[in-house]
Formats: sequence, C-alpha cells, structure tokens
Amino acid sequence: MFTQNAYFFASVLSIILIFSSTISPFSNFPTFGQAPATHISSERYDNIKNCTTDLSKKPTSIEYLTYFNCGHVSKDESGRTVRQFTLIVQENQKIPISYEGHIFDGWTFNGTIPGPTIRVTEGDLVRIRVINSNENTHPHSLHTHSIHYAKNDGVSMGGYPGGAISPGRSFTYEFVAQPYGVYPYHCHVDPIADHINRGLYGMMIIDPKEPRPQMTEMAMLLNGYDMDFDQEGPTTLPPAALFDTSLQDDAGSNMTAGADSNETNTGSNMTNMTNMTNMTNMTNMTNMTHVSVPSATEEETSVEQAGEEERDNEIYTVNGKAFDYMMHPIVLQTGKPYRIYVVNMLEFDLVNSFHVHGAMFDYYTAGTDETSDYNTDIVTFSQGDRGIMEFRYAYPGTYMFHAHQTEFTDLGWMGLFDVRGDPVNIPEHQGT
Ligand SMILES: [Cu+2]
Repeated sequence: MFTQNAYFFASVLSIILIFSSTISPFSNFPTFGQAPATHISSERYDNIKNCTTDLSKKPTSIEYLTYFNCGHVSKDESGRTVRQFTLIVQENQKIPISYEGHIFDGWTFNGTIPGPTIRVTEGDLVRIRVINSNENTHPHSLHTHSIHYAKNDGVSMGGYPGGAISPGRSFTYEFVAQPYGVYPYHCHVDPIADHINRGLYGMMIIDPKEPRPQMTEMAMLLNGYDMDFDQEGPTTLPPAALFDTSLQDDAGSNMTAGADSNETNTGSNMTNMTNMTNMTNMTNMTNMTHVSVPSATEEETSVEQAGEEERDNEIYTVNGKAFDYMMHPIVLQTGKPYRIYVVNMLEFDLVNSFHVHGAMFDYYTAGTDETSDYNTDIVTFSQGDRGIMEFRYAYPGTYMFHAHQTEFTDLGWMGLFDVRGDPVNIPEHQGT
C-alpha cells in the first residue's frame, strides 16, 4: 500500500515534470524581475502555474500540494483579467485528519481544511463570492491579507456588510490583486481563534506579472487542531480588580480568585511552575540589571498567561492530515529546482517552523521580493507568517521535513522527500 501510493505520487509528479518540460520555450523567457521582450498571455501563464481545470474538486491533502485554483477567468471591458471564485462555508463537517481515525468537527471553505489555494496574478480583478450555507448557525466572513478597500476586508468593524455574512446569505469581495506575494485568507468573525481553529482558512498566491523562474511548485499550509474545543469562546481582559494595588497585602487569596473556580489541579500546578520560572528569570535579571523583583501584580499577570497557554492543539499537520507525507513521500529529483509556498495558520501556539533535512533553501519572506532574504535549512513562523522556499537536492535518499518543535513533529507535522536520481554538484549557496 505504502509503496503503491508512493509510486502513484511519483507518477503524478513525473507527469507534472513532463508537462513542464513540454513548455520549454518558457525556459528562455526572461527571468523574474527582468523586463520581458513580450508579455506572456494569461492563458499561457495559467498553464505554467499548473492551474486546475476542476474548480469544484475537493482535493485530498496529497492533491492539495499541487492544487492551484485560479478561478473562472474572463476579461472586463478594459481587457483586464477577471478571476471569480466561489467559497461555500459549511459547518459540522467531519474531516479525517489522521490515519488513526481522528475526525475533526470542522467548518470548511468548499469542504476541505485547509480551503483551496487561490491563485491570481498581480493586477487581476478578483471577485470571491462567499456563501454562508443555510444550515449553518454562525455568521462568517472572508479576510484576505494584501491591499484592498476596507469594505472588502471581511471584518465587522466599520459596519461593512462583508464583515459578517449571516447563514443563508452571501457576499462578494472584490479587489485588484496587489502586491505579488503569498498570503493567508481566513474567516474574521469573533471569536476569531475559534473560527480559524475550526478550519476556515487557506492560502492565496498573487503571482508577479512577469513569472518567477520556472520550477515545480507546491503549496504547504501549516495548521493544528484543538480537537476538544475546551477553550472555545471569547478572550477578554482579566478583571481590573485583579490588578488593584490596594489588594497587594492579600496577594495570595487574590491569586486564587484570579485563577477562577474552574481552574484544574493541573492548571494550578502550571501556575506555580510559571511563577517559579518567572521568579528565577526575574531574579537573574535583577542581578544583571538591578530591576526590582516582580510585584504581586506581575505574578498575577503570569497567572493569566498560564491560563492562555492551556489553549493549544492536539494534532499538527502540513496540508491538513497528520503524517500524510510520511505515508506518501513526495518524490523529487536530484538537481531539479523546487518551490514551496508556505503559510502558517497555526492557532493557539505562537510559533511554528519548517526544517528541511539534507538541503538548504533560499527563503523569500512573504514572497514580496524577487531576491531571497537568506539561505537556510530552517525558517520560523509566528501566526499568519508565510513565505517561499526554493531548493534543490544534491544527493538521492529519503529526507525528513518537519517542524523543529519536537512536540509538533511527534503530533503529526512531519513528512518525507523521496529524492531520486544521481548525485549532482550544486554550487555553493546552491539555491536555485
Ligand atoms: Cu467564521
């Protein structure tokens, strides 16, 4: 089974590679950032981008890797390319997120977590119609990162109708795609963390008008699942009374009150540990910088922080399903350049990362520049961070890629590259 799937995926990638090689004239096309002699047509560009012809497909997490939805394409009166997308929000979706039977009670854009990768070109007029299904019980919205009018921002501040679409209603967001880069999109209805955790997010790629150097491309969206929803609900300011300095003499009992009656024993232990750790750190700082030891107020703040840290995930993935690319290694060829668009939509955990074994990659933060920021084998993301990785392998073999947080790796965020071919010499700083 494992071998069959690996070969199946290899054959799919081979087809992509063969297809890519058939458009060889493109290899002589001016490289990204240089002025072209002729302008590429949007049809030809969409071919190069590997745009899907099946816009209604629900890609599996394996297919998601190379599933690029470029919308229904037309031209307006001025000749501008118009791309139209439809995203249908459905709640109560049973999403398999592991090979061990874990089913997530998710909310989806078009039936998958993550939602489809939306791919457009800088300067396109983009229309995204979001339909909130009749049977849903929550309002939803679509917030895309990048530049647009406030009315198309998908937030309710300001009273814009696109900020909260009621069940049974729809709204069409419209903007001119700019600037080029890789972006997250997600629902922005409160409590936002819950609407994100439930699965309402995806990736949007705005390609530059002049294509990037051609190579095989993949999309990888990093996410997690808080499966028990134990912390769902709004996050609010702690009661002001907790921070009333007149109560400092009674700090111990205030802390108990601040911990709330529903604190578990585990929570209390964590709180104590946090306080101890903070005390130790602060004491060290005191020695170095002569700042005062923490006051009772500061300790109470750490109580609240400890409470926040209880919001976390049970499963972590790339493209939605734990260990999927361990079960189905991604077949690569030595010496060939690859590009991965990566977006971190992890909620609750503040930091995620992407580490590649056996190769170095050029990294383009947010994908908004034609020159890479650095060459590395690990990149760290906070929530919503994203970028582009470009790399080649010198030697054949099986290589891991995974979060460098061991916990995330153990809980699903790990995959394999199955690199084939003869060893090749990759110049220093390799890149692509
Ligand atoms: Cu929502």
